[in-house]
Amino acid sequence: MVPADSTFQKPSSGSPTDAFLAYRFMVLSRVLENRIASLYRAGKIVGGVYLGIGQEALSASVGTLLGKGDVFAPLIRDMAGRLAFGESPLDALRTYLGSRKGPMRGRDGNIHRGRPASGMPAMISHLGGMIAVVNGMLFARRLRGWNDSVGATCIGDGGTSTGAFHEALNQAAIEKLPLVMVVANNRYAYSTSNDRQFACQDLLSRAEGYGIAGHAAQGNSLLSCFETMKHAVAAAREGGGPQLVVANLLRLCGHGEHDDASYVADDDKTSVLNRDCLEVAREEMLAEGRTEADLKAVQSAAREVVDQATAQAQQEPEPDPYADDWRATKSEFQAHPSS
Ligand SMILES: Cc1ncc(C[n+]2csc(CCOP(=O)(O)OP(=O)(O)O)c2C)c(N)n1
Repeated sequence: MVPADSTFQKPSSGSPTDAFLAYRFMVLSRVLENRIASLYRAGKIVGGVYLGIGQEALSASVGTLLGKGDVFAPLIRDMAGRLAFGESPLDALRTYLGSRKGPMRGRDGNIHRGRPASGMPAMISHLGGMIAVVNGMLFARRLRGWNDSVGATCIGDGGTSTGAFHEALNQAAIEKLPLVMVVANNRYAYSTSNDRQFACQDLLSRAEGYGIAGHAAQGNSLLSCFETMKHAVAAAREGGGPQLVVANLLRLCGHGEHDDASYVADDDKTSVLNRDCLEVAREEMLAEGRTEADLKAVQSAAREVVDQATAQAQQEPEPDPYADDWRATKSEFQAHPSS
């Protein structure tokens, strides 16, 4: 443990009410993802790299507002949410660098990592496929009598067109599951623009179609995302059934690091959504009374944590195909956090 780690600790009980905590995870995520992009360009990473640059305000808000006993099923652009939910930068780097000590034991590509026993199922890339998994985890919690759990999962605008999204959201609505369905509408599904993706004016109108609550957030404003998410998570926890949160934003990077995003329209590049959420969040935090020194301290703590995790992951062994047990047979029963 380095002292900088304490900058990124969440309160052990109760719900965080302070957006500055989410801001810290936004910064940590950006520093970590910039590091991962450099390692990729240096040829140190095998497989794809998909970043969440521009989506951190939304992602960090979800992860920060969830606690022990909750479920978080992240999507590819949810590094900030993963970190806020409790994943360590070391676990992320171990996966990208193929360390045997990583959560997937160096055997799976980069973004498909998770820790199911801590409420974070390993992500799959099939769009919408995780929603039914979260429903299942919420059913299991209900059957065990854990009535205080919330399950959140994220999806892109493209994913909202899949059958999996519609079937699972419908099921959650009928069963009144405490599901927080977060849609990051970054205006492109890879390169397919919104007008080729859906015909309704706003994805929020889908909430009405399913008979569930809907909330809109401005995706590049931390305060907007945090406040919206706070209401959605609280409503789900209090028995209000599924909550659909739609945030309009832009991803400020390609679909993956192999993509130059040349298809992004000029109108999008000059829109207010093209403002980096980290810059917006900086201004918001200063307006809320934080000082330049507070923000600098977060930045340098993030750099220290990421430097140390990179050095550690780089010196760890790769999996040994001759010695490794390739079966995944270990089952872990998750006890209620209060027991
Ligand atoms: C069922 C399924 N169909 C297609 C793909 C290939 N695919 C991966 S990402 C992607 C676009 C996703 O767009 P969106 O949901 O808007 O998320 P974004 O990448 O914009 O964050 C596609 C088509 C897939 N992984 N799974």
